Amino acid sequence: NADDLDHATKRPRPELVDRTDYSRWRMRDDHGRHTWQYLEDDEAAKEWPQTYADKYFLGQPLGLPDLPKAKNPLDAVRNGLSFFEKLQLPSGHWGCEYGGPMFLLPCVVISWYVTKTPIPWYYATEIKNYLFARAHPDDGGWGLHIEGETSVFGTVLNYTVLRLVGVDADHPKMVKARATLHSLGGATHAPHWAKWWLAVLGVANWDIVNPVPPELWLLPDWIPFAPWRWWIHIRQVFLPMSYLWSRRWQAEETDTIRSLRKELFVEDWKDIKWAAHRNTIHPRDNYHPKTWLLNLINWLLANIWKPIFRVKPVVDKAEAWALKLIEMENDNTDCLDLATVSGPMNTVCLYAREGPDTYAVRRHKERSHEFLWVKDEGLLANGTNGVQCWDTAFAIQAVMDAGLTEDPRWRPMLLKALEFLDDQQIRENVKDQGICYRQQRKGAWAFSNKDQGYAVSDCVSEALKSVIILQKTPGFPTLIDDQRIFDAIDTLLTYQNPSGSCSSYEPPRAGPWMEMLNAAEVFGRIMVEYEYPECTTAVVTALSLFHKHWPEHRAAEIQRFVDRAVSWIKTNQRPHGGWYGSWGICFTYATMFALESLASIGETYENSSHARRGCEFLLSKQREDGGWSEHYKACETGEYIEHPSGSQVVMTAWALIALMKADYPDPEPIRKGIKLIMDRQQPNGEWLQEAIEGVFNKSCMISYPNYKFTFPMKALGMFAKHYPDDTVV
Ligand code: LAN
Repeated sequence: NADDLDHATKRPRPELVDRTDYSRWRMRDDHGRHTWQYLEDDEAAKEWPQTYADKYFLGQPLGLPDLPKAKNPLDAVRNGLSFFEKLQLPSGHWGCEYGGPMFLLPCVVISWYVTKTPIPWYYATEIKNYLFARAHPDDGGWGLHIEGETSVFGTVLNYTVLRLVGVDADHPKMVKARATLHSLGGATHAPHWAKWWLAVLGVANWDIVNPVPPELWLLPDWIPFAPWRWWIHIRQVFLPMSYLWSRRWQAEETDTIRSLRKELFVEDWKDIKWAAHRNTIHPRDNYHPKTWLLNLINWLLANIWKPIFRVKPVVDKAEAWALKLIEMENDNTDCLDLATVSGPMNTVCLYAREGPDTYAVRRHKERSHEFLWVKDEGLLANGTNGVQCWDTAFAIQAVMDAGLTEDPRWRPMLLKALEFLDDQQIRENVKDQGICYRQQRKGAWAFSNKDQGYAVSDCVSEALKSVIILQKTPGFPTLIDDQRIFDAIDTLLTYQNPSGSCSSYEPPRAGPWMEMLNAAEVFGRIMVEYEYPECTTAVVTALSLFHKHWPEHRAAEIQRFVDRAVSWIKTNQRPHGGWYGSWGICFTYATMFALESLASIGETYENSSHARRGCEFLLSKQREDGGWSEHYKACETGEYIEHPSGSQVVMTAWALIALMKADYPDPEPIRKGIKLIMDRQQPNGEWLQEAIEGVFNKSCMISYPNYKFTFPMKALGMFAKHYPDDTVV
């Protein structure tokens, strides 16, 4: 029987069950590496009971008692902490689902399928459940992200995933999704990345994929558009894409693949004019249409260069160098890779070159599990291998802002968090830093963990602040000595851009004009690093805090860095008074950071026109009930847009923090917002999930579930410090 389900699932078809037994899932935290285990064996399940964190992630009842009702904001922080404390994982950090984007699970599942990796029945089952739960209720399709409208990108890829994990094509939900896909034009109307995956899978012909020449990697470094200058995520995706495009590599044909050729297209597969559809795309997916320049380049590459001038020795050299770069990434991340797109793509490249049995392929497959998460709706893929260092830093700061770091009640929790950050500091630069185009990272922290090991300016900063705060609190040990703190500072100081601002992983290596070459269609602001008020503020506040405690170390440079950074923040303010956010939604998020930057040099509502305009902008958006509620569309359009479902706790906390940082003199609006946050707190101390909080590349939203704890607690704590006598209730 040529039915590929055997190799995909190692189980006959009917074993794709309704639902797994949720009492059998456990999250294993191995020094900040997350993997979900399904304990089929009763004995094993008994020996390893579910923790509160497991149950919480899985949406199971925790059975926690009601806490005494908060009589003031500080009580509310304490109640919040006593809940949040239960979610701390054994290694000392806070983890969570990090979903939102709907193109990540397809990367993982297609990479498993084409590398003939067995997909256990409990994974397959929960992948099916997640995708069914997230199908758009009206049309049965999927969008770019969980809150987005149905697109070809989301629908073609997630439909494919469902088929690969064993769902029947005639399942009613599949029939509905397929009808929607066809009404949008079918797979020929998909954006570049989807066409690339379908070509790898052998469902589409490679001619439908716009050129991704690995030869670009051979360009000398001085060339203004050489790939080493691109934003790290796009160049790490371009790398494996270019290798497989060059080889026109395709998976072994299976029944499901043959069937998908019929299901995904409106046209008869044999008659499709592949090359003619390279630029076909549904308007809904075409968020960032390709420029005339890129279209011209693509045409020349496809019609002149490839057939006439593309020569074997150069192709070989380019492919070899691309693989070498992938190997360096293997070494630097122990085969984890930067994130959930490049990781699965690299896995396929290594498999295509070396077959199934090399160490690198096996290790990639093992590590792919670290991108997965199980929740009440099923199994999904996270945007990175977690949010470990980032959320842990904010948790510590929330306690600090409430003035509770010295309270012995929270010491064990905080000590564990400090131990985690100690363990996760990156101690060395990567090998061959210059050759693989990496940024200095010694002394840094990554967003997730040190295995991933990519320093980000604000992740280093938030972690460093948290370490300094705790280590300077009586009763906490000095786990990270001065030299290691200096290492972090030395690395941070490499992050300033000529304008004074900071970017994310690296200072920009080319200008925004590079967006002219953005081929991804579904994302904006992806080709290079930009300047971010969020990252800039984090670095400013970290350097300032450091300078307070070590006034001698590189003092003049720090002073100059901070001055220039805050001046840049001022120039980045929009005429309406707000700042545009790139990593959280949207003006509310970035305005919080910008006002914090201003406050760090003593500029507040009373003495700074920038701070005043920032406050007035936020106040003009406060709702009747005291809350704020910006909608994700603001990230796409660049205009503040209200969320139709009303005030959001996280958004409200951001706005309140901003106003308090700026020392806004009238407590009334702040009080109203604080009351809203307190009213939304549940009797057990938690807050419930509301609308999605984060964003990247303008168009794709991503969840930050721990923000509903850390930011409300920070806002409440700051209020309690600012207005110690105001009980609010
Ligand atoms: C992240 C997550 C964290 C985020 C902050 C630290 C919050 C930000 O201040 C700086 C940028 C950073 C590190 C960031 C960059 C882009 C990421 C890695 C993500 C949003 C998580 C997922 C996303 C990544 C690009 C997803 C894969 C998609 C591609 C387009 C390659």
